[in-house]
Amino acid sequence: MNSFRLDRRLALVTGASRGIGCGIARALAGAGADILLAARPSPDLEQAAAQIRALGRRAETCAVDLHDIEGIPAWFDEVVRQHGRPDILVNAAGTTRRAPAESLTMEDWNENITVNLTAVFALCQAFARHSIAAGAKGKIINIASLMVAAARRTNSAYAASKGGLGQLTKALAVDWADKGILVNAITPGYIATKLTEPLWTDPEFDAWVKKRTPLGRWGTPEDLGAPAVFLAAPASDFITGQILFVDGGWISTF
Ligand code: GCO
Repeated sequence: MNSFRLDRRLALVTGASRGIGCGIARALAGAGADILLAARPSPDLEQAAAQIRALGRRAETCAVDLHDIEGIPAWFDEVVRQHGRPDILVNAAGTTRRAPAESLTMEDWNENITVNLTAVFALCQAFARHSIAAGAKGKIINIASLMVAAARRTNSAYAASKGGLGQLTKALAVDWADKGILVNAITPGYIATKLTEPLWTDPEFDAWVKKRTPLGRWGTPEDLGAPAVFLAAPASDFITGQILFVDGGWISTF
């Protein structure tokens, strides 16, 4: 079972202050990893770090603004200088702007593309540059969405960003395979988080998700933890460029 352990590994997790990112950070820590929690400064971020420390692992909070694309390389350099070079990068930070395509503002379009796609590329690039310079292997896990494969009304920008993220995952996997950097994506189904709160608090939408999901329930951030540990651990050392649907069976049925 050592192939599922992450002892002596350092993981940088974006969006780690709550939701999916926090659930994955806790799971990686439970498998032995130390965690760099990257998000905007907030009480939630400090609380998430305290939860990791309570598991007996090192936890460092790294304030970041994923809108500042130009600033990401220097930010990453400083994180490495202060805390060490991560072996694992989890891009769990994400945002959404729901609106009919005809009324979506370009500001909202750009927000989705910037945070969900461009910032992820910049973070992956910074991670790879450090790993390559150190001659070290690495694992990248991108958190995508069912919308790598289908779209729901009022989600044009989000679907475009997550569709791009699915292809970016494959492109980086093939670019960096010979460098020992493995890149995969997890596509969550409908997970009960702050981002989906307007949906799971809507009785009609809640009933639809439970009916449409073969396993008959919303997922939780904890449901994504072990799959992330798998993709971060030696157990997945021959897996790269893959998109793992953790969706309760959603994508496999009409
Ligand atoms: C929506 C939801 C979805 C989920 C998730 C599903 O508006 O339908 O926000 O986008 O967040 O992406 O995989």
